[in-house]
Amino acid sequence: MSIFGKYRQLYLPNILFMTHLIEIVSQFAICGKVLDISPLGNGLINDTYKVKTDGGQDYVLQRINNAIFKDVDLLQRNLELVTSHIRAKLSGEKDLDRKVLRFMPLKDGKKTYYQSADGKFWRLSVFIKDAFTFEAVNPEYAYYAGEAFGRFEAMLADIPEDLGETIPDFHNMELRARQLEEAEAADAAGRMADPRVKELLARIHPWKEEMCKAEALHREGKLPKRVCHCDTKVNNILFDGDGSILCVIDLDTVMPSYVFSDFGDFLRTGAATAPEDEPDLDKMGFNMEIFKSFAKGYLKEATFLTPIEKENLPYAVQLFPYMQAVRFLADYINGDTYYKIKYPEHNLVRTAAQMKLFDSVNAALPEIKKFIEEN
Ligand code: GN1
Ligand code: MG
Repeated sequence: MSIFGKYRQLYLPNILFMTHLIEIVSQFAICGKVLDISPLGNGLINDTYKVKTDGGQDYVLQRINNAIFKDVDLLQRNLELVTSHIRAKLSGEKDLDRKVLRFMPLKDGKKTYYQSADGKFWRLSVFIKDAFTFEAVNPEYAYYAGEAFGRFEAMLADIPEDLGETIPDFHNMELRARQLEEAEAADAAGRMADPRVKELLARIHPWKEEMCKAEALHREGKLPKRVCHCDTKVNNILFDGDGSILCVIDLDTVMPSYVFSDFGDFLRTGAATAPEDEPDLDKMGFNMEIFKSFAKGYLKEATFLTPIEKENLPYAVQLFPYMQAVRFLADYINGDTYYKIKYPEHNLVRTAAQMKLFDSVNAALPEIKKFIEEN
């Protein structure tokens, strides 16, 4: 195959872009020659590509969105510390490169990222082949996911180095609420007059104080911060062909946070009955069976939880659809400056879907609480 693979018939700008990507990959210490580069995954923040080579090893190339991850050096340091800590914990196991991500160094040095002449930042990691991601899970896979995130947090509980916050106060609900208020006041895109925006805001505001409980508990010294994944969407878990879990991916947001982050954010996507941007709200609800399986797996592995942390897991299930609604709506009001969108009202549709999920979680709260108490 030619170096441009399936891009051969595309226009010159695409070919130039491919040449640019190949040039970037060639900065890293890789095995073999590049055969093809193609888009991978559907993250809302970074751009991701699969790099095929003839060297027996393929790679994942990512452009790091440094408008969002402002300190790329700190980001990559976190990733290197986290992956090497996990690798040490798993030493002796077979297939280590399938169980923890490996970031490639540059040819001329130790850094695991490259800044291209246009100022953009790039990194390259080993592609884990014959692995699968899912946008939805069944109860069995939800149980494995619970174990995987519980184990992930347990493995990182004794990381000796201090990890930086790659996005400061990332899951701080007080900050997110403030950002929404600032967006409302600035009304940068003139969207505040929209009755749909007003209706969503009227549903969001009354819950603010209750949803900021974690920050209050932390201030009172009752709630610790621990190293968490902080982006536990279903599609951030790599499964092996037999359904077992290989590893957790998308480590950009691994940082000190409350345990609520990983528990709540997985259920936001994993136990939702529809995608996070489902326009038909009748389809959106909370699947108790998935919740129970995930919680069982998580509680089995997360033996480090304090009573306050455990007691507040039901709050975590409420918090994440709520926080995500606040973030999506703030971005809509700001004129879509943060999340990638596929159509003009995408962030508004996402907000409405998250609020419907939030209502469904609230309706299920007594059952959620009972299950956590009994397990
Ligand atoms: C973003 O990068 P991605 O698509 O995995 C976001 C998460 C949100 C998620 C919503 C750094 O994750 O916090 O929950 O979109 N990541 C960042 O789908 O903001
Ligand atoms: Mg992510």
